[in-house]
Order: sequence, then C-alpha cells, then structure tokens
Amino acid sequence: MNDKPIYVTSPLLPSLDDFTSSLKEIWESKILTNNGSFHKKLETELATYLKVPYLCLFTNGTLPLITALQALRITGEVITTPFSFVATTHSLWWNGIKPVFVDIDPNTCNLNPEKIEAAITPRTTAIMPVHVYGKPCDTERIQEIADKYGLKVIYDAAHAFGVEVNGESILKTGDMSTLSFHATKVYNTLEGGALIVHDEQTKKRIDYLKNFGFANETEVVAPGINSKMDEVRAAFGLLNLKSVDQAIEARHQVAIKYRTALQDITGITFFDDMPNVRHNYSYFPIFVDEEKYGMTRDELYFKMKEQNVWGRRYFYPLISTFSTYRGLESARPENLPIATQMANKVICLPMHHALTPENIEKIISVIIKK
Ligand code: T4K
Repeated sequence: MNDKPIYVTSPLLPSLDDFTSSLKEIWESKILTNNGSFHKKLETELATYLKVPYLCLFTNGTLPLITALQALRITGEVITTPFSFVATTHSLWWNGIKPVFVDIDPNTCNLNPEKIEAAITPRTTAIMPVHVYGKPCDTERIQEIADKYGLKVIYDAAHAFGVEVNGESILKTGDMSTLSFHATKVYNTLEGGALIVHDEQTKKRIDYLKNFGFANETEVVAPGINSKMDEVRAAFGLLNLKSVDQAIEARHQVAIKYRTALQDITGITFFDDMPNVRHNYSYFPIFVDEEKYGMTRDELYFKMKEQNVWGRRYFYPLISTFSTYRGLESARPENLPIATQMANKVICLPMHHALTPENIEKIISVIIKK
C-alpha cells in the first residue's frame, strides 16, 4: 500500500516550457478572454481535427448542453438515458424540461432505440442520448425515430472526442452534439467544452448565446449566458491537440492488454471494439457478475482501493435514483432494468495514456487474484 495511487485517469499535459511560452504571449497581448487569438485558433484547429464544419468553444461540457436546449427552443419532455453523468439530465432540469428516462442496451450501455417510441408523448420535443464511454449510439435508428415524430436530437458526446464511424465524425449526427474538455477527459483544456453545429447561422446564434446574447456592441438578441472559454485554456488546448493522437494510441494499447489478460476470467466481461469505429478508449468499464466471479462488484471495488487502485463505478448510482429525479414515473427501477443491472455491475478500470506496464500488471493482478 506504499505504492503511488493509480487513479482512474490522469490528465494529458503539454510541456511546461511550451505552455510558459503561450502564457508569455498572453501576458504581452493582455487579451485574456472574449474571443482572443488563441480561442479563434483553437476553434479552427479543433474543427479540422474533429472533421466538423462548425464548432463553438465553451467553458465546460455542461453549458453547451444547456445552451443547445435553449438554442433549439426545446420544451416539454425530452427522452434521455439514466446511465450517464448527472450533467446530462441537469441540463434539461435547468431549462425547465421534464426528463423521461428510457432503458439502455446492454451491449453498449447507450439509450436503447427500441424503447424510445413507447416513451414518446404529445409533449415530447427531443431526444438526448449519450455516447457513453465514447461508444457510438445507434444514430441511424435514433434519427429515424426523431424524423418520424418530428423530434430534435442533441447528443451528449462528452466522452466521444475523436470518435468516428466509417471515417465520419460521430459529432456530425443529430441536430447538435456537445463535448467536454474536462481534466478527466481524453482531451482536456483544464476545464472546457464545445458545441458542434451544422451551419454557419446556428454557429452565429450559439456564439451570441454564450456571450450574454450580444450580436454587437449595442444589440442583445437573446437572453444569453456567459460560457466563453478564456485564452489560457485555449492556449493549453492548442498544445494538447498536438499529442492527443499519441495519447489515444497509448490508451488503445492499455485496452489491448486489459482484454488479453481478462478474457478468461469467469464473471468479468467488457466491451470489444465495434466494427468500423475509431474508438478513443476514454474509459475501460468491466462488468462483474457476482455469482460467476465469486465476489460482488463492491467487494472488488473496495479491494482495488485497498491496493491503491482507484477505479470508479461510472455510472452508479443511476441519475434516475437521485433525489431530484427519483419521483418521476420514468425513473422507477422496474422501467430501467438493464440500466439498473449494468450500474450495479460496473467498474471503470484506470485508463489513461500514462499507465505504465507495472501499473497495468498490478491492476490486472488485483482482479485475477481473488
Ligand atoms: N456529460 C457527460 C456524459 C459527462 O461525463 C460529463 C462530465 C459532462 C456531461 C459534463 O462535462 P463538464 O461540465 O464536467 O466538462 C468527473 C468529471 O468532473 C466530469 O467532467 C466527468 N463528466 C465525470 C464522468 O467525471 P469525478 O467527480 O469523477 O472526477 P474526480 O475529480 O473524482 O476525478 C477522477 C480522478 O481523476 C481522480 O481520482 C484523479 C484524477 N484527476 C482528476 C482531476 C479533476 C486528476 O488526475 N487530475 C484532475 O485535475 O467527475
């Protein structure tokens, strides 16, 4: 227990010298925020990297969700998943929208499209799925349903930085997608996020909304908010963009090692890569079958902690069990059997670019030696 803790993640950091040079530039220009040159450059470079035409930077990954709902004027009820980080559902609540939880698919932990139609009511205006762990949702099926009922689709793609299906960015699907650049993510700007939209007009509108609604010096065209990314974070993000591919490849290698070592452990399952998908290996969830493994998920989780291996039970407890939401009809556990089951089995193993072979060996040995 004297070893250093192995956390679930570790942030990608640029070289301190490079960052210091950027800071010097910022000190000299004295432009700290409000669409400065680092901000402009990062928007352009990220749009290119992510293969999307229009991207708006934000100060975190929660405000683009809230802003997307405002921009699309979503009201009434929105169908969403309980198996996510709580920010997904909070964004609906902050807009006075009623979340309607729908169960997930056990093969991906994403919203199960086959369960969506039964949850649609005359008040439903949109669907908010999450590409959880960076695994792409069934975007085609979701779009078919949305088109049939005239619903908007806003993807919470907080985990899906750089994920592609058949060479196309997953962020191009739906009406809008959001990203998080939090320190714990594959790509970070300390804190940060983005909203991906599909046309210039909408980008303009989002840029107004994230700056109090100002269209110019004297005109406020909407009740906007302040969610602009500052120059320091943008500079940090520009540097991190240079090494993110390498970091994703390092994560890929960790995933290969985990899969090889854990494939024959009875009672432990995990996801394989999906065909034609460029994954980002943002998380490595394993699912513990108590009877077959001979230990409960929590027993393993606390045993790992004792050994200084700090996995996380993302996404337990389900959002639908939190006090704000548990009174909703759709939050009843009997309505969400698969999500409940998966949340009770999951442990996300440490997954990041800086895990050493010794770290990986230690993590695996805690799971293998019961
Ligand atoms: N939608 C989805 C689907 C999301 O997952 C999230 C965020 C959002 C929306 C909202 O995006 P943001 O507004 O956050 O940009 C973390 C993150 O705070 C959160 O961003 C993330 N999802 C969520 C899944 O995880 P915690 O409470 O688990 O983080 P924390 O502080 O316990 O960190 C985990 C481990 O990472 C630590 O044990 C050590 C390591 N770590 C963490 C930080 C913050 C570091 O090494 N350095 C650090 O700076 O929530």
